Amino acid sequence: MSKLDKSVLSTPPSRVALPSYPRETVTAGIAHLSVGNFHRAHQAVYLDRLLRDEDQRQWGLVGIGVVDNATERAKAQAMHEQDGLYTLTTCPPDTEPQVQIVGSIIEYLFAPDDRAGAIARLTDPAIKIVSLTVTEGGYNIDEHGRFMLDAPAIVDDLQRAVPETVFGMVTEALRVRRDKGVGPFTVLSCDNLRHNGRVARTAFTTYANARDAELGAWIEANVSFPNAMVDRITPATSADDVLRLDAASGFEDHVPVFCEDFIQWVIEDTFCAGRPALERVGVQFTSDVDPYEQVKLRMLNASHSMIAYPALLMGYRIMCDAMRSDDMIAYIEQFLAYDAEPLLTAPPGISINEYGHLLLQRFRNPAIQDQLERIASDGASKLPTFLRDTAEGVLAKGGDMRRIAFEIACFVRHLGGKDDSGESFRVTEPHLSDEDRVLAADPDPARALEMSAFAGWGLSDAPAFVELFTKTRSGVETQGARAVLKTILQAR
Ligand code: CS2
Repeated sequence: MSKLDKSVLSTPPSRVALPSYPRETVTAGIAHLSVGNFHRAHQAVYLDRLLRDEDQRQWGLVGIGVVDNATERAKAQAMHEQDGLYTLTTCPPDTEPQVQIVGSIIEYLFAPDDRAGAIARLTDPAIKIVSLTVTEGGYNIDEHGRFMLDAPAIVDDLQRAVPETVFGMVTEALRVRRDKGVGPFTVLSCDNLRHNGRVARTAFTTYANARDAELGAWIEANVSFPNAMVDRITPATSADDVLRLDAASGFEDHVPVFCEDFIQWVIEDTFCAGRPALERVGVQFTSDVDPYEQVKLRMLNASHSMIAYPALLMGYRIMCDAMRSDDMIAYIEQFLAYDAEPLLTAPPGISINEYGHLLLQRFRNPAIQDQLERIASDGASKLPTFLRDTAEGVLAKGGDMRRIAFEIACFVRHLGGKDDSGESFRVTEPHLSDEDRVLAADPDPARALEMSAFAGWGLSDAPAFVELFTKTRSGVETQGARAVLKTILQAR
């Protein structure tokens, strides 16, 4: 097995594709905060393609790890040792996987080791964009869309001379840039949120205003926060996956990534300090991302969540295995056709119906062993983002709420971490409060509808829904998800 570092770039062509540009001529124009697998399978890949163009080589990436834990520390170490290189294995459903080495991350910093250094890196005039993937729940926004200044992590951060949250790091860097006359950078959210740019603007400007009102006003006036829709299914990489991927690539990569072959990025074209010509490599720029976001979040992400909780309870752990169940397919087809799609407006050039068909194919892709535990994680943040609009819309038109009731009942039951046969699975709910857990465990099944994830959906004020949910939840608890799903599939 070959060691993976920049020495491989001068080796003869093999079946693993190498970056086809002189990497040493690439300079950094974008800093990315919180470098997860998704970023390395998506934005970094678009940029890797673009760097082939000589006039775009100022758009290399600086990756910045921000979360302080052992996994992130190990990733930083590996990215450092590998000179920022990693293998990406792209897996089409029916042809051989393709392996490439991605070269667009030319520098990697680990902020917990040097907070001031990471902030200073963002003040480099050559950095024109700070992008981020901090997860749906990472924006610290409440159910009314307000940034929570009273969250303990924010209260602490506002008092630090050298801030540690992403909000603090970006605010502090923008302060230095303003004072030195360097000018702003664009803040580009790449998370699965509706109006992710608008949410980022609220989060960053509220934080900045609390730190320094004048700076807050400068940021509001000068920094742009484009909305963007991002898409590529990218599983987590387990220790077994590392062995499997490395054996196939022939490289000793400590942080390989694998993903589906589908990729999409639609961005609002509002960059305050210039941008790469990403339209050359398939990124779509538009003045209105909203219809694209709505379709993606309310169809793909919502279906993912609709599948993940019942499927875990039914004993599945992997997405494509759950998609072998005819009942699961019928359920998700019904969700799309009867609940999600009728409430959506097609974005230009997209047929909602075809988009739905393609989704099912993507979910079925046997080469993507996507973990249901990954998809289920942080449901407290994801369900309001992915499902609330559909639930409200179906409720408002007096539609069939059985699938929504089933989904919420399965989500609540999944918090117990055991499936219907008593087998355990991992539950990751970092944004669920103690109060939420008490409501989920209340002897009255309907109290779960008062959990903060469902606040404002109007569910507990609708007596017919409360009755349906009570019945569905009791069914899920006593007969199991599989049996209740069967009854849902039958005509009313
Ligand atoms: C998934 C997403 O975690 C989730 O909830 O639905 O990570 C999904 O795989 C991506 O958004 C696909 O673009």
